[in-house]
Amino acid sequence: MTSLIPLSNLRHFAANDLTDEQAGVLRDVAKQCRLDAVLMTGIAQSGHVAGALSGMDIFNLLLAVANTTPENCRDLSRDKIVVSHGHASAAAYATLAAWGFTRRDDVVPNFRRAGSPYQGHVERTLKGIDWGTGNLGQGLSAGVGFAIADRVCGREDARVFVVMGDGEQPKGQLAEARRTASRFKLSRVTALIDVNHIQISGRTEDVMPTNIKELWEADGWSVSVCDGHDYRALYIAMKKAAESDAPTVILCETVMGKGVSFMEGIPDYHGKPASGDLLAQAIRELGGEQAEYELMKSLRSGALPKGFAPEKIEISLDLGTPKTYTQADKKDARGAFGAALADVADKNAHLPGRTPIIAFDCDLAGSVKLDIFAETAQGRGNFFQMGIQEHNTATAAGAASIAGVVPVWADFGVFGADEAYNQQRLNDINHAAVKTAVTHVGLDVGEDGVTHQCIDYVSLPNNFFGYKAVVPADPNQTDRATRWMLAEEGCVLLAMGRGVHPIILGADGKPFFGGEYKFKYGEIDKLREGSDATILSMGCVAASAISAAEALSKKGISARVLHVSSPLAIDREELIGLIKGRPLVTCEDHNVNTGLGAITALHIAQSGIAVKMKNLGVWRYGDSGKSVDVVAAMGFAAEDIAAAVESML
Ligand SMILES: Cc1ncc(C[n+]2csc(CCOP(=O)(O)OP(=O)(O)O)c2C)c(N)n1
Repeated sequence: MTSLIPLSNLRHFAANDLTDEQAGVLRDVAKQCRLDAVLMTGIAQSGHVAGALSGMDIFNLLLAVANTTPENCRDLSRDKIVVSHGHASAAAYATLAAWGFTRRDDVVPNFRRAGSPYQGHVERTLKGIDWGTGNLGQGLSAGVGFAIADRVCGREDARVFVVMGDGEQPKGQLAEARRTASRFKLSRVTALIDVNHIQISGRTEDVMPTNIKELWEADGWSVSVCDGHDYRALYIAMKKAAESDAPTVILCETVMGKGVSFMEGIPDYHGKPASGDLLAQAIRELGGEQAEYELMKSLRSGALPKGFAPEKIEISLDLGTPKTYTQADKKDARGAFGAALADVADKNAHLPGRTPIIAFDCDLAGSVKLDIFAETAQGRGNFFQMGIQEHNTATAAGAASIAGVVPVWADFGVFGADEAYNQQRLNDINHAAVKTAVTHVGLDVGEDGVTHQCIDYVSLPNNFFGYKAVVPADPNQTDRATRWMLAEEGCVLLAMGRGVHPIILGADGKPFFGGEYKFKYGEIDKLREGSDATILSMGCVAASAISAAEALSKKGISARVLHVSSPLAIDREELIGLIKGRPLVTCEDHNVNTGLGAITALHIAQSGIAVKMKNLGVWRYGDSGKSVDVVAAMGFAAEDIAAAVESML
């Protein structure tokens, strides 16, 4: 094993230059790492080996200069490294092993083995991997999110490095991230592109000609070009970037497959490992021995190595005193969200040790009510106008959420949930904790019509295994759900409509969700008792459900009215206890095939009981017009709910 001691003064660019001896040590380490990449992909017979070989020197030097060590990887003031082209995992793992973040004897035999932390694309199951990637084009946004969190938290010395492929450069989200880094002068971000000129389908210049240098320059980045295998040149470029007052990108010219003669400069080995005689040749060329390969291979059936548990996100916030609205306030749910957010932000602004709240807006602050936060003491510094760049915003908020702040992103549902679906999925995979407040969901969007009708704000997060979704019934429940969400672990989607709906009152005539009511995730709200039928509602449709029950009662029909604000966390036993033995009508301002009705049907089927059921909701693309008319045309107004109940009795 090569000693890394001669390299110690490179950390945080303490040395002005690299000595010949240091360059030699780095080359030795890289040779070992290249061998390990060939071994691990050879043993797994899977993986992207040639790109790992081209980028190896970049990864290796990065671990020498960044303030990222096996010891400080839970410390938020460390430098963060994002591997944007997550398929270069073999390079990341080999260098992390060389630098002591993980064990070579674990990674080489267990690369891409089911259950091991050495997943196909980099994940946070490993020390030194700060953001899991694989969907190309998202890494720079994660870097932006980290840099924003570092700035808000006053971590002056922390830097962010983003390593990328040249094949991912045409991706649109990258342009969003570049502009954001420039706009907020995130000079602590350094991007390193492995320009090996090759991607899956051939030469990058042929696949999709992209003026990489000009694009980064046009977006305000400082750009330098260097030989990505020349350690001195790389070190000087990286040091200069670290000292620059603009975000800097280094185009590292490299050779695909570097170090293995038959892989150099050809696309074949982009996503294919060497095998047979060629694998043996590659091992020889990199100074390895066949016997070691056989030994490592035999270890693949052994016990699985353990992964790393990323730092737990601790949120410290005083959630303040909930506000109770009455009908006279004429409040919409989004207004209650904005006010509650601003209230908590204000309350905690000057208290020591409190987690900073930051907000991301995509040009809709007035509509999504982030403008209230922006005017608070905390909001004045922590409000980030991201422009119409939802993909970038979703990822940046995700990364920021694991770096010591509570990021709230508010947007229309079609943009925050639908437009950024894949970014939100990656947030969930990364165990992020973004609070996405989506407004204008459902037909409640009104005149904006079909393109703006987000009718899958429950079904989309239902595809993710960690996401929570909350659909409050009225401004009072929204106020309390907002406060709860801010201190809650994991990603939460808070879905609200646009209109002013009635304040939900209890049978006693008082605001049901006012006063001492506490929001509890998963709880079913029992709005009215009844014995002949059950109406199960979600979100703003709760008011129509109550109106329906009142109309039915005039006809001598007694309907129980329930409200589900947490459709992804319904307690099945409780639900079944509440609905069994009577006809059931579900009603929701959501796609009826994939929302509350469908979730309820699954619970009923899996519990083995029979319930006569009708599901009301959005069953076709809706119209553009007053939401009350659009809802009536769709068939889930109060009269429709009452008629559905009657039809089953
Ligand atoms: C969004 C997205 N589209 C497609 C892919 C599939 N894919 C994996 S690697 C790759 C080529 C990447 O080329 P480059 O960034 O140059 O990496 P290198 O060739 O250097 O390994 C593609 C298209 C992906 N991972 N993500």
